[in-house]
Amino acid sequence: MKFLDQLFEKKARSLAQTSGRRGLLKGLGAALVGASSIPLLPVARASEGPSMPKEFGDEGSCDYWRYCAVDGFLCACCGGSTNSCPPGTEMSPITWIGTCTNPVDGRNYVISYNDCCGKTQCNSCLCQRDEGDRPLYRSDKSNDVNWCLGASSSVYHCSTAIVVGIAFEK
Ligand code: ABN
Repeated sequence: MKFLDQLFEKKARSLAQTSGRRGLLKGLGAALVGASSIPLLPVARASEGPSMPKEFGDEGSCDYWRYCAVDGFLCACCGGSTNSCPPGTEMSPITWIGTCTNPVDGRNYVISYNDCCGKTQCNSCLCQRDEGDRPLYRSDKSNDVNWCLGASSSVYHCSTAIVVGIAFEK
């Protein structure tokens, strides 16, 4: 009988140690000590977005650095901005991409010239700089395309010039 008592006592103690409060605290302590020994890893903060370049110039002038490959009316003169469409228009989901040098830092940036659609053409600040443009028969390399054909209205109003990232150095 003494043997059975001892066996049950041992089992009960081991059960209390692994599944009781003490066991839980022991596990928690081990996890905390373990976690503190893991080095801090870099975290990608998607909400912060790509870092924006320092810029200088007049968004309403065709000479502005972002417009190096544009062909169209500047939305900055039509009630919008380089990054946004004028009220009542919709941004085209497909676009022409150029690479322009920012004179402030001398770096090359990828610029997306999304058209704004849904109102008749703005007719202000026509800007045609065409850097990297190829004839229309090379449709993949031509900026002379109405990107509103991919929007819900195909009526072209103006063009934006959005910085989407830093280009690879040549
Ligand atoms: N992407 C500007 C544009 C719009 C309509 C026609 C030609 C070019």
